[in-house]
Amino acid sequence: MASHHHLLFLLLLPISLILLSAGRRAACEEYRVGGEDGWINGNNYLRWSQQFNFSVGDVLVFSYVKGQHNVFDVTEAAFRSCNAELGVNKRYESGDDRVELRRAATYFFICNTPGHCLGGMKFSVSVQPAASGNPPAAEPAPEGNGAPRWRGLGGFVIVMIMMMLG
Ligand SMILES: *[C@@H]1O[C@H](CO)[C@@H](O)[C@H](O)[C@H]1NC(C)=O
Ligand SMILES: [Cu+2]
Repeated sequence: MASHHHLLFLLLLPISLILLSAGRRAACEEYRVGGEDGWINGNNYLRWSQQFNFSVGDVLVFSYVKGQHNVFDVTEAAFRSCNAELGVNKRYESGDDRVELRRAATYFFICNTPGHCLGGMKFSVSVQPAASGNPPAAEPAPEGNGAPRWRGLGGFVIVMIMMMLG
């Protein structure tokens, strides 16, 4: 029995250490759009987006009830008029959409549920080239906005190991 535990420990320890360090080193930030509220009708997403500086590799997470909203990555013309017919680059509608900002460009997002874009479910982000050399100026995310999930997983594995050994 004891030898089984030791074998498991030797297998799982490196894995958990890798997961832990991956969480710490995460260069790219994850932003939950709208903070705790998520992607809902009536929020001011212009104000939300202006709190941050986004750079290539960052990820926007749109969290909402599937079917009530969606996320359209649109052209500037479509954004300004809240009319998706003027140009859609990409559609997301899972309710938990992870949008990686891959290019140093301006992205335009709207909700295409009727009335929602005009009601404020729209914002644009100007994505800067990935920072090289100069570290990010500040932790951009308030509580819950940018926590890497891997770190929690690494901690979980370690707790599991300790329970098995104890
Ligand atoms: C964003 O970048 C500008 C210009 O470099 C800087 O003045 C501002 O403080 C930054 N904002 C945040 C939230 O980091
Ligand atoms: Cu909506």
